[in-house]
Amino acid sequence: MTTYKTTPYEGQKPGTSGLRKKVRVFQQPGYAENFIQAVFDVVEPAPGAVLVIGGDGRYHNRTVIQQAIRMAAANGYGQVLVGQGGILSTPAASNVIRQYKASGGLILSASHNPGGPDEDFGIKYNIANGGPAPESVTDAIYARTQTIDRYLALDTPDIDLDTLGTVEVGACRVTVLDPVADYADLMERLFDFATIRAAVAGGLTMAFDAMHAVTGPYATEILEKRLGFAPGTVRNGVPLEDFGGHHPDPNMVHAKELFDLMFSEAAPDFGAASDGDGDRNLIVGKHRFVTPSDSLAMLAANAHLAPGYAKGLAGIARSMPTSAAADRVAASLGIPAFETPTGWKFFGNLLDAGMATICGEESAGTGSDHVREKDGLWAVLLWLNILAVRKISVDALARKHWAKFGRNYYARHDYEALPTEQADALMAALKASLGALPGRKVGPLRVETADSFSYLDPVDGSTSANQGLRVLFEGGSRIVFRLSGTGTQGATLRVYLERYEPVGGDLDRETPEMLADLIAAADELAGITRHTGRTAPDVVT
Ligand code: VG1
Ligand code: CO
Repeated sequence: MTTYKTTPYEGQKPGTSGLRKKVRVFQQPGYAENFIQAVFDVVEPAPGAVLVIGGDGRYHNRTVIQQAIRMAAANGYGQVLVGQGGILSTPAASNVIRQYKASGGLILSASHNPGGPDEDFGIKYNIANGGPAPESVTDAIYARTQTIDRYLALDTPDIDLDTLGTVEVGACRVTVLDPVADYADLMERLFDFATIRAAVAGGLTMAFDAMHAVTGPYATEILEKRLGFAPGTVRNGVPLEDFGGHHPDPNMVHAKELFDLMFSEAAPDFGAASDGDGDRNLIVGKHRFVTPSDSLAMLAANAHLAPGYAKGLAGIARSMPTSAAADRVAASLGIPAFETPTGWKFFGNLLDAGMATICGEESAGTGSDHVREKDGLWAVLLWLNILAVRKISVDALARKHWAKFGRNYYARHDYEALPTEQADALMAALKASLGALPGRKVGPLRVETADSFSYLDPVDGSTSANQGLRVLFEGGSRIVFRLSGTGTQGATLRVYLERYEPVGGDLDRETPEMLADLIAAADELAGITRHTGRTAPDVVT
């Protein structure tokens, strides 16, 4: 074992979902090693502990995995489980941690951010429950990166990541496992594959865009092999280190091809896509886009139709900026609804405590207590299970849902790569103005309340403050402002817009038209153009 001297790098602070930086930043000598050693120093693995390592296959994945294996062996881990080819989708990694009772895992991903030598990379640590480390752990890791002065690694050659089996690295057993099999089996236990297969045999068609990211092999195995969808159902199914030069972000902008298909005459019944690391989902029916917030609500309302959820849900949790559509479902089911800060790490306690069964975020993340990460293919399969049982189209299901619960028109406007000082100044000024907002008229809207969201975790009593600025209007409309915690360039301002139309109201209108007053109010309240010079968002989802 060799002890390598090192000095701290600034800024190794995990964001919403781990440490994300440009590849070139990660390529600095000792950069990844410092962070990984800081993780090991904080979690202090028991001798012989099991560590899971996997990533989304992006550029630099294999280099960091080989080094992480040498470091894990030097730090006393007894076994490392690594996906073949270095591949594990984020939900599959969560499952492997749980299934093999690992003490934790390193997930190498920058999710939906582009990949390649000039693009992004990331490292995230997940704890023994399979979920992202909570803030107490990520804060301790960050603190450790600021004092680190050495890292430990064995002086061993790279292992063969492409061949299944177990090799010894020092005293550590390193097992290369099939990244797909355990996950696909789990899906088969949760969902009624026979009923979905029958629907496929009866003519149900779909298109799944894997965006050249990690879900390709998973989707091919599950959708084409196990469920019988036609070959070619999975598009862009081969993971590439640069995702084919695209952003593996499943939204209307980056999954435009799928969108265009689903709104064309040639549309199949069902369309879906996932992101770089496989934890997000895009759901688009024939000529019907389903917002992620609506998808969460619709899945929750129908989950009992899948065998894994037949006994009903304990509760539903959503992140604060996610629309309140799911809350109405919870109310009608007579179960609790939870509102957490952005980021899956905040759902872990609720899931572990059995207080919530299904969770979701407006950013196309949905999942349940089957793992401790959001899970793109899980959401796709739950949709398919529901459609196969109810024998209706996505559009019909959405219309019936809105007729029963009302409709939360919703959009998110992102202003990307802003100078950090501008974004900070905007948020500071808005925050300072919140106290004076109640009662103020903004166009036709009147502010009811305004605050900075703070979360009190009902399980461990911890508090997370400053989780986004909320302006709530009379009648249930709402604007939320927050800065992204996953970007690698400047700051990204996210503006979340929501308007509720009750049962019997305008349920069949276009979203931009329904949100026009809120869009104007957002600029008036926050001075977006004044602070940033921007007159329109870069991305609308
Ligand atoms: C974004 C999303 C958030 C999600 C996070 C990680 O965070 O808004 O809902 O949990 O990404 O998802 P932010 O701080 O940029 O708004 V993933 O698929 O990037 O792991
Ligand atoms: Co992701």
